[in-house]
Amino acid sequence: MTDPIRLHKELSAIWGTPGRWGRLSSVNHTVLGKRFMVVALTFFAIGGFLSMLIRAQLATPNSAFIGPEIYNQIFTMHGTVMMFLFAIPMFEGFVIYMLPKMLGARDMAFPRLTAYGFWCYLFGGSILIIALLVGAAPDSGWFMYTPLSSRPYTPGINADVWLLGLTFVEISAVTAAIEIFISILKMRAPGMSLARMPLIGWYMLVTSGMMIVGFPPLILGAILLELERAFDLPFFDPTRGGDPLLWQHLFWLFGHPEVYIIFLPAAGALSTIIPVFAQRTILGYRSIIAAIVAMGFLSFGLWVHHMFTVGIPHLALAFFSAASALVAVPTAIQIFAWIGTLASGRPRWDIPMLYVAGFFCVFVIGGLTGVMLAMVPFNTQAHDSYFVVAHLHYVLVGGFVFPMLAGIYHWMPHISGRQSLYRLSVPAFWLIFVGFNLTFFLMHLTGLMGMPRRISTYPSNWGWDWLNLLSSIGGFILTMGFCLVLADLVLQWRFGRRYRRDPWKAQTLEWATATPPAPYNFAALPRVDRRADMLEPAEIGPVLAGGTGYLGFVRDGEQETLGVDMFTGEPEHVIVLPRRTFLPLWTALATASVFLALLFRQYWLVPFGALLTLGMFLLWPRTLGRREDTGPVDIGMGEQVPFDVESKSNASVLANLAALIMNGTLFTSLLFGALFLLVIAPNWDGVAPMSLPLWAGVVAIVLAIAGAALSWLARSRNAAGGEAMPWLIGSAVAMAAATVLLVLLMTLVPDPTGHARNAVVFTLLGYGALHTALGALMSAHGGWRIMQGYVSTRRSTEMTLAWLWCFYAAAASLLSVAMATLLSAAA
Ligand code: HEM
Ligand SMILES: [Cu+2]
Repeated sequence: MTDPIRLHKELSAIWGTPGRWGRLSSVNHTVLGKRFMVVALTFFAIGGFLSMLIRAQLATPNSAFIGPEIYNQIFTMHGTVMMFLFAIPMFEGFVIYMLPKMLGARDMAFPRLTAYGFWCYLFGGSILIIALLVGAAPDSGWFMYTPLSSRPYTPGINADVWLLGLTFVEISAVTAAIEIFISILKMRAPGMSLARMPLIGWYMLVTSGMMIVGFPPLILGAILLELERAFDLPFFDPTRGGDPLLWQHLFWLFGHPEVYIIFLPAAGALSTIIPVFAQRTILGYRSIIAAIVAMGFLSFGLWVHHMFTVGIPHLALAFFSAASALVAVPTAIQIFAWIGTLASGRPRWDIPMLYVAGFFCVFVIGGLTGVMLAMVPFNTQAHDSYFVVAHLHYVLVGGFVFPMLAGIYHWMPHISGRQSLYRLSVPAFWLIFVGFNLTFFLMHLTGLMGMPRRISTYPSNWGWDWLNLLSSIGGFILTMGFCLVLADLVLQWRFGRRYRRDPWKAQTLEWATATPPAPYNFAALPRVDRRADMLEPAEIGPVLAGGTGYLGFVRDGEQETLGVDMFTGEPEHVIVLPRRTFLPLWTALATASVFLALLFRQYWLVPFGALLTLGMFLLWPRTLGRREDTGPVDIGMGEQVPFDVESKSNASVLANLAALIMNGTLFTSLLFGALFLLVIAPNWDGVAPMSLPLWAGVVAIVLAIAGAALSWLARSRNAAGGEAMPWLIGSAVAMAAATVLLVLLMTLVPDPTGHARNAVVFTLLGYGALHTALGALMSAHGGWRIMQGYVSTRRSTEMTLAWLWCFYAAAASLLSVAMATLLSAAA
């Protein structure tokens, strides 16, 4: 029997974060999750403050409070901040903090990536806020429609701030998405099969999967628009073969799933909180899983409902209208499951439940107006009116802010170990609930009376005056409510009553940790023998703290946790996580230099910043891996498994696979864009066919395929115990040669600024060249790791990665040259 106190001290020494400057080196998920949430809530406050300015301006007719220029910046920034700097990062922070605790692991799969994502988020968000303070904030709406956001209409850096700042922030979204996805699949307590996972795990799995395929179209759109603004490549300029509608497609291809990406985690919180307060397990576990998955898929087929009025074929209107109404079905399944759970349980009223009730009222109204808006004739009428603003806030505030507040009150005792102050939290709820409805319900009416969205003022004789004034008053009541919540959260740390373990009698694993939790979460990892929302945390907790379970000991002073089989949850390998380091911070700073150089049009600096960033990244794996084979090692409970480096489908391999899927989605969006312009865009008749030296493209493809084949040979030689090095060198050389040829082809594209066709061909070839270069780099990296002694027959991760990236590069160059050839024949 180990001594719990000694074990705690030993584990804390390994997993802990030191004070002062050392904090900046933290990679611990508990620390970073809290940081994400605090920063997100700060942005929420900023976004809320901006909405107060909007409402102050709209409170009276003919108002001269803020002029139209500033107004445009303010409402653009309000939407941008709320969607990109608050909602998504808040979800990321919550998951980063909570997920390992809920699933029974000690950290996320890639702790340094978590830290890197956090810094990118903080720096990127700060760029946007600083721009607002100096009056250079984006002002073309959070959807950035072209041509309004194109160079001729937004000549300053305002639009660049949006495109570059947000792309920088998006790094945190894509890294978090991959990390969450892989952590859920690989890092659960032994015995927790997918079918035993608490529902919130399913919500997060689907959400992160949606982010993996949902964000790339936006990132591509932002890159293309920035290329157009910075280098005059005409993707969206209709006079030169571009099409502004391409932007709308790319934006909403992301933007619609985005609202579900925001809603699903909140629904996950509800599915966790409701059973606790209903004092029974959730009704319809399996149908909810089916509903979540259905929603994930459906949401990608709806984007055109944001474009009903831009002039698209009737058949498409009918299809997207029907599909939009259809999402009500999986939503209803969840709502009925929640109501059923409450009705058949013994509901206990407490603050989180107030917000759950608030959610029901608000979200259902938002859902109903959503179905109305899905109907094309009504949409034509209400489009771009305040009715839409009302609908959107009923859905977003109902579907995210209310559940988030419920979640804050539910899980705050976990973070602080203390109880909230009733005298503040109950009135806060009522102010928020009444204030919200007063503000936004009236907007349905102003909208139906014809008040357009995004106007900075209006004349007084159109009957909107009273409604707007009341709306604004409601907004201020709402803000007072939020201020009380804030006061409650702050005061709780000082005056809140201390809580025992599992104060709500919840039945999920996160309550088996101490509250506040230790940096390693669990001194030993549990074995889960039933559905993981039917556990007894108050009993399991002390047992685990005593070191009874898996990995209830310290080995070589390393940060260890378990990797399991994706489906069955049986232990598969020991994951050794990297220790804290300043590397993520430095890498994020190097990345920031690239974005700042682009923003201030100092293009000569960009290659230096990019090389610096790349160099930093190459330092990351230096401290990872092992130089000798160890074979299976003891994990406690009489079981043995190998280390992750000796396991085939380890988290690194899966994460690279996910990254390639994400990358593939981006490339598919680019191919879609090329075809869209070829078929739909005006001004493609009569462009002269382009004569590119076809042989160079063919040779490049052959070289890339050879490179992929050689890296595959290297991998199989290594697996058979042979020498992989020569093949890897060959692969790197072939890929590098393919890169040279593709770059050469790029230089031969006639005047890329002259016509969208040329610009697209140029970009396609650039994409191919970038990836053959990456393939070369990955093969070279594999060779380097062999030289350092990190590779053996058993330890073959690097060989797999080289092969994966080379294979992708070969496919990408093949497709990009093929599409380029197709386009160059167009006339
Ligand atoms: C705190 C209370 C809030 C108030 C009083 C408020 C108020 C407003 C107002 C008045 C507008 C219209 C601006 C205009 O058309 O000129 C607006 C737009 C917007 N709001 Fe909010 N908002 C609040 C919270 C939120 C939240 C929590 C989110 C998202 C999570 C959000 C997302 C948006 C978006 C995306 C737009 C742009 C709509 C458009 O495309 O026209 N808002 N908000
Ligand atoms: Cu939508």
